[in-house]
Amino acid sequence: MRQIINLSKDWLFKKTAEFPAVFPEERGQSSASETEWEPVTLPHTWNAKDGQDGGNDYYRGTCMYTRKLEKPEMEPGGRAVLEFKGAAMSAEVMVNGEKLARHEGGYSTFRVDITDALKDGDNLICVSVDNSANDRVYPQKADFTFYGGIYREVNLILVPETHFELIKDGTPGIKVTPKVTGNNAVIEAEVRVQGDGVVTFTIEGTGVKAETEARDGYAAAELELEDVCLWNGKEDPYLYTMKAELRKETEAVKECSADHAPEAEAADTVSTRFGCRTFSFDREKGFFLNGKPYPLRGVSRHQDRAGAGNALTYEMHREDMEIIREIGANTIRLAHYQHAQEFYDLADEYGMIVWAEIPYITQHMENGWENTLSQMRELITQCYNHPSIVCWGLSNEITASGSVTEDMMENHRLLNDLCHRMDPTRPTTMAHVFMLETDSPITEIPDIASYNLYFGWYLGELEQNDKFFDEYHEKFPERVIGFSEYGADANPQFQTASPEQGDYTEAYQALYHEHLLKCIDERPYLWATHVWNMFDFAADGRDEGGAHGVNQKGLVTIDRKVKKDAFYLYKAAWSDEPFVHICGRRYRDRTEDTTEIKVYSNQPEVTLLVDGRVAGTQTGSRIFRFTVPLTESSGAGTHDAGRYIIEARAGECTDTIEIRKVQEPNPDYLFQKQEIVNWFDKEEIDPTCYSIQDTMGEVMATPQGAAILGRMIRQAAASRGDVAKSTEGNKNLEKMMAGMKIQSLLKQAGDAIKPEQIRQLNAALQQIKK
Ligand code: ADA
Repeated sequence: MRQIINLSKDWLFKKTAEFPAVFPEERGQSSASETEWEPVTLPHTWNAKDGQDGGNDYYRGTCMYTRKLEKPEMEPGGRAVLEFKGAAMSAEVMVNGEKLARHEGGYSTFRVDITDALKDGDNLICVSVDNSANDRVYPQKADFTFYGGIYREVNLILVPETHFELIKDGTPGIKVTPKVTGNNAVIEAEVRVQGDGVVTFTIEGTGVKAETEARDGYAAAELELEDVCLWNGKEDPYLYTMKAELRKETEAVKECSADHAPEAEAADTVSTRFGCRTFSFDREKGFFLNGKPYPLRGVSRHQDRAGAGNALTYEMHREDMEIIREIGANTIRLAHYQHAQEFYDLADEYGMIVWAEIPYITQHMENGWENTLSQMRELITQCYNHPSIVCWGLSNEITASGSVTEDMMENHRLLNDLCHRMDPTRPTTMAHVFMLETDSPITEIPDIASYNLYFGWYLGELEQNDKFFDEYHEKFPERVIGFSEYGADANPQFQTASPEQGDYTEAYQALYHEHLLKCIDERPYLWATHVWNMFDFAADGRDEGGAHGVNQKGLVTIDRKVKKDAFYLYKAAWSDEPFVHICGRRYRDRTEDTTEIKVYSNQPEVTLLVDGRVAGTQTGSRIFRFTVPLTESSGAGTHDAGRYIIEARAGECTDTIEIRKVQEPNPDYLFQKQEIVNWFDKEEIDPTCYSIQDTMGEVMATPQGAAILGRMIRQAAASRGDVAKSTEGNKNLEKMMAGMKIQSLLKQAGDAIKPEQIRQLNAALQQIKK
């Protein structure tokens, strides 16, 4: 029988590309030169610290892991296979000095047959793992840290001579395709086999079985389930288990007639859970699950977290799933790569609908074709049986740093064909960058479309999100369109009573999402919407919003400790679990004489109490706004004057915060950049002449204005390198920018344009009469 032995312990680690000839002794027991080997337990990444602290300077190179392995007891003819569930980004496996395998792609499982390299007694296992830059293996350019390491489990799997396939593309050994018709389902089960034998398929707990002989290493059967229990999303994610047993036909068995044949002993067994469901995509009504409308509203997830990087425990995966369940989402985009099998399992168990994808992202590489195809082959092979998955994502913002080329198109066509060949049951999709022209031929490759839009954050006004989809839907009524990313950064330290785009405050993030939630509600045709992101995540190249190395678009911080206010907005919209939440709990010191207390709740009525006295009751939906006068001298019911206890009650639920009326703004609440960028808000402007308060389009329409702005754009482009190159001549982008005020474009350019340049630009525009 198959044995699985966990090999998490007893590894030594060193930042070196050299394979050791003998097992290095552990630190503390050895000479100085050997002390650089560090004992580690898997999962492990060497970028847990430097990949999260900013500066884009985390270690990207080759590192070595080594371990002793005593030759296990094996049946004659049996095989010993090492299983790696994730080694990032490329790995080479060597046993006793013999190089046995190389794997490229940091997010999928791969297995290596080490049998023939094993000797009696101790064996030297060495794994070199490499996350250095190259032009073949994705990802190379993206907004997240490419942690290096053996960051998921390693197992030794022992199988008898006759066994289910386990090497090819990291296959789980069994493939299950349920086809539901009416109350019944036909379940197709397939296995690949090394050796000959008879395969028995059993759907556990149902008595449904089928037996078939493996021919040319393949066996398949169709099993019928009557009155099938559907896998029905969050409501009832019913899972079945399909077990396959492989029996080797012995001579004795072969000689007996079928009726009298003694049961041959099972040589190998594999099993997988599966779910029976139908789903479809409607260009007007969105997603359907089991024939009923099931609007997909949820979040994206990056896997990493503070301190651990991507080296996660099962408990961490579980906690992430619990937080996503708490917000009430019914879909997760597992971005931008293959996640741990444990997480897809959790999605199956809790009825989450999943978008799965490979890290073909930001920049197309002409040498990367094979790697996109192998990562997709592995993703589909390894994840095929998960009922939670409903689509395969071919790429993400692949046109962000270059225009659409024939090479890129062909790579996408090949990927698309591969997905269709391997899995005719699920459609393909792509997450397009906002500036990709909607009629670009690349948008026609995948089965269903999706766009990432950040209007109201990086660029443009909030309403441009609404407009974009309205225009798209009208122009392409036959296309299924989704909203694959939207979000705004917030550092919960930054607080304000007057939130503004680009200020990194918790309050602006909440306002942004209030708009976006409404935008989505009004467009039921969107097949899925995914907030970017559920959790803050490491992007070592970022240094902004008061944080180093972190993308702060999460609704929850990277340590999973702070749920930002916007989290509760979605909870109010999506969750049935009664709750009430007062926003601005971290905005404690307030200077305003009248402050707004905003409450999010999924209850129909909220009462606000200030220092124990009812200040008002409101009925409504999700968002409840109250105004509360503040003075420094009052604040009854508390010890200090100026302190207020604010309580919200909704049904049985309550939430309480404390605020304080103060004279001077708390300097910790303000992101400094805001001060610098906003100077021009106070400038005196002559309205009869052009200024930075006019839109780009209005100013460009005048010859002098076009000359001034043209110069500025050329200068900016020269300093923006590849980003500028990729946006050159982009009609879609030009159209979007034409509708924006120059002032807001400048704000979004951030530090790239200095206050003095803005002053000069405004002075020049003020010379042009309207
Ligand atoms: C892109 C990209 C994401 C994400 C986002 C952002 O849209 O797809 O990886 O990082 O930008 O936050 O800017």
